[in-house]
Amino acid sequence: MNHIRNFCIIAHIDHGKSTLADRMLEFTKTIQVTGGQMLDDMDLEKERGITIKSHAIQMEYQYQGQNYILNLIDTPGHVDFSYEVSRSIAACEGALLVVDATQGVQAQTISNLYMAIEHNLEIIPVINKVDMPSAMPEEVEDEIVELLGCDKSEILRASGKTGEGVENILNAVVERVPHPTGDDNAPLQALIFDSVFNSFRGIIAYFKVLNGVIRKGDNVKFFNTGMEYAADEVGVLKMDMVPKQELHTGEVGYIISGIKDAKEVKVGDTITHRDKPCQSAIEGFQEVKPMVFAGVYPIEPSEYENLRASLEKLQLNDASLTFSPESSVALGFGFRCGFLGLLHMEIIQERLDREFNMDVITTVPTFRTWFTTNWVTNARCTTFGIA
Ligand SMILES: Nc1nc2c(ncn2[C@@H]2O[C@H](COP(=O)(O)OP(=O)(O)OP(=O)(O)O)[C@@H](O)[C@H]2O)c(=O)[nH]1
Ligand SMILES: [Mg+2]
Repeated sequence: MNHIRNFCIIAHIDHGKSTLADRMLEFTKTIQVTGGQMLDDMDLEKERGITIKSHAIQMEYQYQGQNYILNLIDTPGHVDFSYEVSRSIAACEGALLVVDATQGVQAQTISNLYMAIEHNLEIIPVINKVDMPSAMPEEVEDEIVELLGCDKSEILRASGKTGEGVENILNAVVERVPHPTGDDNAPLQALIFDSVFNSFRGIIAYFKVLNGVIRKGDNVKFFNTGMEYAADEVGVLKMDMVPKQELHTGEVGYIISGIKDAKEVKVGDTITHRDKPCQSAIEGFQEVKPMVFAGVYPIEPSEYENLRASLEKLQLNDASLTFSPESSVALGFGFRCGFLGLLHMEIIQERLDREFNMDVITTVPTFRTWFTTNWVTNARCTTFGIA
């Protein structure tokens, strides 16, 4: 456990988190240098140049003659995906707070920082993009000192483009981020922070072990749903999934247990052993509060059940999506979906189309205003999604 560091990268949108993470993966030889964005592996992410999903990946790093395991989680910067950030933070002990040297501290820098501080993460401030001619590292340094109340000497400088400063960042992670704590001999308690549907292998849940050990073949129970499974495969997340015999306290990994029904896996649930369960579940995550609502209807009414199954699978991978059945005289049966923002809504529509081949009609969104709980409704109905 003393040689594990779990940390995430947080920042405002486009401040260079994923680029910097790619450089770290190259430096630690986790991936070969191939150019392009490695961590943003979804087509949609590549096309738009933004991160949509948090991405966990393990690196091995040698520092002062010792081998360390660094579990990194790259997070999205856009406010619509901030639920991804909040869940990633729960799996970490430290955070790199990246600030663009040309732009300085921005809204999401601050809100993501607060989330990290709330979870008692060790913050390592990093000024990125120092290679750019318009970089103002001194000014940004002052902003960070004001924000964090830290010493200037604690602020690192780096460039995701040239790779400058990447080694210093990795060293600082080892030196400053506390190792995970927990009891390897206690009953198993592992927090599910993400999941994904795989058409060949069923549902894969990503977790962090807070106490105890999980082994391949163990009989496990999901605390909140009460469902029991056999751990067919457990392992760690490198560029691909790497199977392991066991995962100990402090480690981050995945479990495949043949679950086919998306409703059985809840992000925030606790995995424990069937025969030697823990006393209580780990406190999960805050409920999401959708800000934008829209009806999503299948173009073919017969596709209604398929749409439900697709939304359930999508929800596994995007815990901030909410939906409930509704019907309309004009459009028939569909779902009222809640999103964190307009970009989120657009991305869900795209993912329904690309990943599940669902053609849908989306009604004009309604908004939850920040000031009141009233709805600003718009009764008009148009067809997004089918151009
Ligand atoms: N010149 C320069 N450009 C950089 C640097 N780091 C990132 N960029 C560029 O900045 C843009 C955004 O980089 P990303 O790594 O996608 O930013 P991000 O913070 O991951 O963005 P989100 O995940 O969407 O919030 C890309 O066009 C990068 O090529 C850097 O150090 N120097
Ligand atoms: Mg990114």
